[in-house]
Amino acid sequence: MTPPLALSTVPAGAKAPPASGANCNCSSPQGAALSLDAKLQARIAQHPCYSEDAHHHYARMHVAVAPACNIQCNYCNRKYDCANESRPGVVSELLTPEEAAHKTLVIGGKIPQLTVLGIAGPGDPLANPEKTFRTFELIAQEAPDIKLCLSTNGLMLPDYIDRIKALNIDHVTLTINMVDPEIGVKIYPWIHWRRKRIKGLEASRILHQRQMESLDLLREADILCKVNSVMIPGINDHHLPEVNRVIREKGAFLHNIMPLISAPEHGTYFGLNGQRGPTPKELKALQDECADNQMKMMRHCRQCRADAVGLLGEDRSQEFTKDKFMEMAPEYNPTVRQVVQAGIEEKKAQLAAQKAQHRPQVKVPASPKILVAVATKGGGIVNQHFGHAKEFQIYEVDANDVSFVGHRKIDHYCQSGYGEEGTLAGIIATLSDCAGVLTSKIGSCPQAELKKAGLQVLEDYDSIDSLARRFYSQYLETKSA
Ligand code: CLF
Ligand code: SF4
Repeated sequence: MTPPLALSTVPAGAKAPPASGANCNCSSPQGAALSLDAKLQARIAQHPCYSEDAHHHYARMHVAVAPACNIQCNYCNRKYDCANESRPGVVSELLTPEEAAHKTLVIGGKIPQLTVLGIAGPGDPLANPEKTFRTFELIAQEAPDIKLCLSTNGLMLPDYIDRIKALNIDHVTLTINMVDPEIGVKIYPWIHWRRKRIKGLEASRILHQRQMESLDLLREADILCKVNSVMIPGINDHHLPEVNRVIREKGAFLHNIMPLISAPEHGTYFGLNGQRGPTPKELKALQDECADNQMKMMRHCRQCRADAVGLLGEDRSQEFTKDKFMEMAPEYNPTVRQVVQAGIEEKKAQLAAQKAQHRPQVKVPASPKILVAVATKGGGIVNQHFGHAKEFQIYEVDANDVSFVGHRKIDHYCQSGYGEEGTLAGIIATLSDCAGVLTSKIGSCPQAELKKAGLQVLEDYDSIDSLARRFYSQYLETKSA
């Protein structure tokens, strides 16, 4: 049996890391302390979900080829669709495997930084095995430089592990919300299992057993497994540290605790019954608690649609609707893609070197921590106008490090060229625990309002690391003045 893919020191015989991957780490602030071996770094360096560093630079896309599901989660309703809604299970149009392969080649040509093709629904990919594997086969043949990624509830994974291995699928996500079937009963009303619908505790037990088996099989197959867990206050929030412990012991690579998205208009059981999602503070506290268990935590998840396209913080799916992409001839050129990606790797290496230079040689003990909100369009740079931001990336900064800890969605301030006062109040409330905002440009009015609310602003175009450090020094100076 292969040992768990846990955090480790560099094993004997490991290949040298690629230049760019030298500083690649996942998203926990503790990540700096948890070193990944060189082989693992290389495997995640271009995957925007498995590497926080990569998500600033590389894009993924999902193809919606899998409509059916074999279980019911109380937070899911796949009938709901809205082009503005970004959450799992939401999709505008279903594709055949051939349409999906065509779409991938078109987008792989137009967005050369696209490195990963995922199948994540809108149902469960392994409840639609023929469509899912046919799609992967076509893409593996026609675009072998694109990594294949699969996201599943795990119920059917043990039946398909050999096909997953044969297709060289290196990244698999399992959604695991409980390791106690009594808790599972409150999340899953039924499963479809061996041609029967099974309800209650028995359903929950079967799902749990199959998910544990899936973790074991993925570890034995040396496939990188990320576990997604939906945080549902009052139902599994206090239980997720236990989930975290179990998946860590079973060799999962990364844990992504996501907030429940719940609103009556989505028509889900939880939405209709007033079940709330966690606040950003509650989510961060739980992620921090699990990170203390020495588990790498993903904090940059955007809870994507099943047809999402682009960098994780942007969604370009509307540019590639079926009527549009079927008219486009693929201009997929592996050489051009390689050149673009080599440029990205160079840029990543520069940013990493810069970051290493700024980090103090000797760790400063007990330095105060602050949160800053960053307006960025990607690339690891503060390069977005305050008024154009639809989300802020949140970084925790102290004298030693600048660490990504999450993102906060907002209504963008600048609507049709004018600032919206009501929106600004919402932004200030969303960022109330931050010390300030880093942006490439901001108008004097919003800046004055932010200041009144206790948020300092630093306006410049620079790397996030460098500007955050500058902000930190200025902030401490003003506090001590
Ligand atoms: Fe897609 Fe998922 Fe693969 Fe990423 S998403 S199948 S691992 S390529 Fe990523 Fe989207 Fe979060 Fe999923 S941000 S919802 S974790
Ligand atoms: Fe929906 Fe996914 Fe749950 Fe199926 S497994 S019910 S698609 S959230």
